[in-house]
Amino acid sequence: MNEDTQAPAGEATRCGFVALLGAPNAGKSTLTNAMVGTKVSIVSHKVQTTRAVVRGILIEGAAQVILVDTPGIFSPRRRLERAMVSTAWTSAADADLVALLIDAKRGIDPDIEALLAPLAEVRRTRALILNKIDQIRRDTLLALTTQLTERLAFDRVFMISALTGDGVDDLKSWLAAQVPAGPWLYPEDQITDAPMRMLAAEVTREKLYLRLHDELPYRSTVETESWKELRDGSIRIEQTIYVERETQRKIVLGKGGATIKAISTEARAEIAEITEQKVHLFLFVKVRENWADDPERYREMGLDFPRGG
Ligand SMILES: Nc1nc2c(ncn2[C@@H]2O[C@H](COP(=O)(O)OP(=O)(O)OP(=O)(O)O)[C@@H](O)[C@H]2O)c(=O)[nH]1
Ligand SMILES: [Mg+2]
Repeated sequence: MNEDTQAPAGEATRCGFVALLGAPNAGKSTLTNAMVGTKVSIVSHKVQTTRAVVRGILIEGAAQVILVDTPGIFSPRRRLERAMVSTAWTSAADADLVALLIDAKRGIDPDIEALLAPLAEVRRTRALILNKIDQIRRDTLLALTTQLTERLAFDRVFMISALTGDGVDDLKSWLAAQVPAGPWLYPEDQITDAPMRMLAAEVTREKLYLRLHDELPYRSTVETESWKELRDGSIRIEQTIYVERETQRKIVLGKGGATIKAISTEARAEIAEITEQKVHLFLFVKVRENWADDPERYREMGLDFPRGG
């Protein structure tokens, strides 16, 4: 162990992976960010925001907990959707612990139903986390807990609000106690394993999700093409937004370029905050009809490319 990965003196280190699973929009990324204490995973009010796993790393006492934020699980149709759902299940199989996150306000719906049976097959320490308790009455919450725990056995149940932070510290302590003994896998100050250029592309994608409506966010993807540190200490970043149609490109650009300008301004400010450097961001919108069937795009996203149409 080198000095960077040193736990507090005298304590035996622990380290492990916790997969956060749930339906789209349950709040997995919000919780990941809340536990890490910084934004490492993008969040939006829309479903299917997270596309590939994002690892958020936190230290609690002598434990290093690696939270694996996954894409929401639903019935996938398109190739990209199948890749997203498949990567979520793989993360569960690879983790030391699995936490099922439920939007308590939504309760048990077909998406949750479809999750419970395969989750029973994942033989790991299992936590149930009821999220968004800031939006729900206590009695409804208890009834929902009973319904869920009757269907599947959980080692612990937590009731939290990832948004307000209510209950998050308890969850953190418990997870820290559950991960197995072993050396830390990452330096103590590392909060994610995602490279900056990927995080920067995600930030821009989040702004697309917040600004664009209907199907458009799902028809687009963002990649960082170039990243140059300039002599004055600033960073010059070029990113491409891929869409499937010329009509979509026009919408992303907006009237007189207003939409792309707004997206760019918001993304630049946030990337500058993360990097703590001045950022020059250049966004290009390209039409690539079949990007969602192009293995290269999946590699960029960190997803396996599912074979077959
Ligand atoms: N009121 C309330 N809203 C929350 C809470 N946690 C998350 N949200 C909101 O729920 C929405 C979805 O949050 P995300 O963190 O993106 O959800 P996700 O599970 O990562 O979604 P996918 O990546 O699409 O699977 C956002 O609008 C969040 O602000 C919470 O505890 N209370
Ligand atoms: Mg997410």
